[in-house]
Amino acid sequence: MRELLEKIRADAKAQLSDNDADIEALRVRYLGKKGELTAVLRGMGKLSAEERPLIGQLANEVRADIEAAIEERRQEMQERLLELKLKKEKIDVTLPAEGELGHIHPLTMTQRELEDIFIGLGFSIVEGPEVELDYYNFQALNIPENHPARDTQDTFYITDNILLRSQTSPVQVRTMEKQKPPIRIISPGRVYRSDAVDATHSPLFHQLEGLVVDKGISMGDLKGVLELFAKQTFGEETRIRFRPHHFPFTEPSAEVDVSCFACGGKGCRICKGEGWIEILGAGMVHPNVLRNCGIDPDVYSGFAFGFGIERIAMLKYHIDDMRLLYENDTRFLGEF
Ligand code: 2NL
Repeated sequence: MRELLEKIRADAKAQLSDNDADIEALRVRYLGKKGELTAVLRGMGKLSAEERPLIGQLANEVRADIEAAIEERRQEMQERLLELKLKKEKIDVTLPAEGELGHIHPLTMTQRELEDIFIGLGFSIVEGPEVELDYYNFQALNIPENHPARDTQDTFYITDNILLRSQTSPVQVRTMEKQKPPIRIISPGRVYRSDAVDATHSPLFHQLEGLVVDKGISMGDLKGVLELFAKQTFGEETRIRFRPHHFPFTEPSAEVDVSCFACGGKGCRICKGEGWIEILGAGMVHPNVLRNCGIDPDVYSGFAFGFGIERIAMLKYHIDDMRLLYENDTRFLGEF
């Protein structure tokens, strides 16, 4: 019987193959309920009382040995399989992409260039919700109840007092509420107005507003900042011009033009013969707005300005139809 057990041990180990099904068949053949080892154990009744425990111990050893060999082989195979899979599925992420390469969208490029200019002037970038309370979009900004901008024809209302922001000024209001002067921030982002789509209008566009509040801030500071911005955006020779205007949230208010970067001010097709191109609105923050935000207008003053990012992108890149910026036509985007 001893020889028989040793033969089972040797045979089973010799027959171990590299095939899952064969390994399972081998396990059943030797270790299964009707297997060869089980058959030997059944025959132990014929043994003498001295021999029985010795053979029993050997049979258990042989079983454990075969089980261990099977387990080891299965594990080896699993490791080999994983290795193969890893080799086959290896990708080199540093290889260049196949086909057409993508790049940053011209509108995003423009926004980032503008952000960089203001970061260079010491401004921080702040963001805020696009779904806003009427309070932050209008009331806090000194925009009266009957102002046309508040009309449902012009602004997307969600409820009576919740709307899609029509400017990024609410971000500045929220900052003034939270933060003591000095404040030097810009708020770029999406804004919404109920306009029909044409070459110069879209119900969703992008605005960049700026705000500075501190002791002793004057119109001179506003002119200086806007002049640096204009020169960096449109070229060193660029001059700016202020025209009186009215905004409810600034006093005094102005519309600001830049000298035409195409003709230098002589008048051409780009500036429609004017020599000047209207680019932004600006002014000194209205004392009511400062007060609404918990800032004492007798101690602090500030300036603010705002412009459309699309308009700057269109001027910079000679884009004559705003819709091109939203349609993701690769014939257009591929030009950049
Ligand atoms: C425009 C140009 C402007 C502002 C935005 C502003 C923000 C605060 C206080 C005062 Cl928190 N002003 N922003 C100022 C002037 C112009 O945007 O054409 N808007 C209709």
